[in-house]
Amino acid sequence: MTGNTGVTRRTMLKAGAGAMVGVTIFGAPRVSVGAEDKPYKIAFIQGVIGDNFYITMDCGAQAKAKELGMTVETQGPEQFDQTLQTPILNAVIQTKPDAIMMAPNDVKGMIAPIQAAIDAGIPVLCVDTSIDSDIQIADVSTDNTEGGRLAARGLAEALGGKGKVMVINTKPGISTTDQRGAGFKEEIAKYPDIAFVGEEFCDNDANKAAAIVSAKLQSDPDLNGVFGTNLFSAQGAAAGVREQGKTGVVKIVGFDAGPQQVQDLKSEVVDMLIAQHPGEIGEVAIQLLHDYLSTGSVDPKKYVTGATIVTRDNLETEEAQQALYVADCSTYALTGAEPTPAEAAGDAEATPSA
Ligand code: T6T
Repeated sequence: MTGNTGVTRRTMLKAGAGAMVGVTIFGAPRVSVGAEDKPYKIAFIQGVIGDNFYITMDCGAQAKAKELGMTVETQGPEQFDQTLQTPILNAVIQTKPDAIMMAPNDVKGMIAPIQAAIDAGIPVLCVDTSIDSDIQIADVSTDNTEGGRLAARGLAEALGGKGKVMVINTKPGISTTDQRGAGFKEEIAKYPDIAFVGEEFCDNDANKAAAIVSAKLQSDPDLNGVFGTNLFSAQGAAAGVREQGKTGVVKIVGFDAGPQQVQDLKSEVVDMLIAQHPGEIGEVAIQLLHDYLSTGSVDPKKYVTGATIVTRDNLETEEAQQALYVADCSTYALTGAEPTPAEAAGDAEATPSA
């Protein structure tokens, strides 16, 4: 163990969660696909712009579209906010793309705007986040509930099974982070000597997350574990812990693997990152849209991509390096991920890498 969580390879595998050495969990097989040449025009609406997760997803979508002779035009709101995303969707409808792939900003609020696209004859596929509906042709995402459970197991291990933990989340109504919070709470309740002191919402703003975590640490000096449910929450949690001079004393597990998060891992403020595979989400979404536009259907409707546990121990391995999010597409290489139906992936076992 090299100065990190105390999560051992054996216990993580036993927990079905992964391991300290590069592990892909609930992952899709990387298989290459033959080239096609339908010039379908796809509009991609991100959850928010400037987020390395969606930037990496866009790289996957662009690379796959190029392979299949399709085009992808990408845009998104400046904040994770349905009132900003809806007008973007409305404008996209006017451009009459063959299909839309999008990360809806709210499980309920985005149903009617998406229905409007469908009414205009444009099929919609949800990537990453989803809506409380089945009007979309399919969903492609990480298994976020399992990801939340995995975070709880990682944090519990880092704390040696004892402590006081909190969740710093984005905002209610975002399907992915709601599921991660729920998975975490369900799993952490299994540890009798860990007190869960609550979940707070930062509005997907790292500065607010830092202020919340900082204040919590002041009002409750025994708090020693934080789960940040996404890139901005985790980045903010790390800043809050640093601010309070509690690096290493307070353990942090963060979802995602943006550049600042990797820095925080290296400087020992954060102990474990759960890197999603956004590039794969983009590639799989484009493949499904191609299939849908060529055949008129895709079946089933739910697809999952994998995640990789990144720690200081495995950070330099090829598998961990490949899982880190990018700032632009210059280094992106097609993974060749194929659509993996959610039910098939449910049986997948953790696979340690070399
Ligand atoms: O965690 C990702 C994404 O999965 C989530 O839906 C929103 O936040 C991120 O984009 C990271 O900032």
